[in-house]
Amino acid sequence: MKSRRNFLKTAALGAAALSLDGIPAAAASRGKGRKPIVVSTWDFGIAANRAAWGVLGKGGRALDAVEAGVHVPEADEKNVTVGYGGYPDRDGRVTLDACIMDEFGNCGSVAAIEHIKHPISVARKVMEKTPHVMLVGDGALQFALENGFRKENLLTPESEKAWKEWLKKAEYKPVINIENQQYEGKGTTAFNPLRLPGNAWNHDTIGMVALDAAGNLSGACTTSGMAFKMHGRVGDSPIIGAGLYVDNEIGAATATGVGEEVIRVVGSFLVVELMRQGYSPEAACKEAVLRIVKKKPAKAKEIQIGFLALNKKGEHGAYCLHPGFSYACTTGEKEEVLIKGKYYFQ
Ligand code: SD4
Repeated sequence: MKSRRNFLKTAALGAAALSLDGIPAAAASRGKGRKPIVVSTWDFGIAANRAAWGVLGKGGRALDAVEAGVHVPEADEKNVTVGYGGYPDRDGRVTLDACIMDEFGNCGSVAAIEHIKHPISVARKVMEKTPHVMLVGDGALQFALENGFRKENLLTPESEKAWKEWLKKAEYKPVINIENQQYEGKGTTAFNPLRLPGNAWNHDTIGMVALDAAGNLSGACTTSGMAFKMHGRVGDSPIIGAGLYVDNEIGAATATGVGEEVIRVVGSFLVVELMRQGYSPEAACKEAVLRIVKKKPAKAKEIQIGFLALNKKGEHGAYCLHPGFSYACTTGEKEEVLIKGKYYFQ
């Protein structure tokens, strides 16, 4: 365990030292034309990728890999941002969003679903067993229960405590982005980009895209959404084209950060379409970030958004608004690296 940690640490340091166009040389060379490969958002993507590799490494299908991969943070109660243990909404209810997409353009999604630990698997069932793409709220829960999912309490004592803490200061009224607490709480009023909504202190999503040995792409995205959101709020993560998009001819992309701004530019679809036009994964992600900055320059200064993309050749890249976003890339059992996303605001 310790040596694995050291390896990661070294890999991350190496990434900083060998950075080539934002992509560490080692990761870039592995990424070029390399398959299978799996990439996913944030540091907790490393553990998720390992589970995905359990499928990809045996020649399995990317769809099965991404589902297995994102199960890890969904079930991890210490991860207060995805699935079980995720921070609740303003009413203290844990509501989850997830979607999945395969190499054939099939997709499934659930939004604002409660009481189900693995919303990604409900999304997959929606894709495979219904004529629909998306089920929400009670309907999604009803469908899950009918399909054998167990009803559980997802609010852990820790996340309930955090919510009650938040309630002490928060007025209960629909102020957009009241979750923007980045200047409070830690004894400082200094600007800290890590505390921007959607950044490391308040990131809520794992987006994972993979290319399997057969050369097929799939993706999954799952989240508890922005902490202390309004009840019923749905972000980008379960919206096909916004939080996730896969086109097996071209590539796949996923997004993290403040979903409202990602939805506005249909971010993941935009990234894939840019790759279709010949942009590299990183350049496509950058262009999508620039689109957000152009549309809402003032807003862009106050929030975090990151895009992550993988193309059909196994090349990968990311770009975000502010420092603090990283993604995990895995191309073998011990070949895993955390890569810092390049960012727009210096
Ligand atoms: C949402 N995009 O619900 C998600 C949250 C997230 O980093 O990714 N935060 O808007």
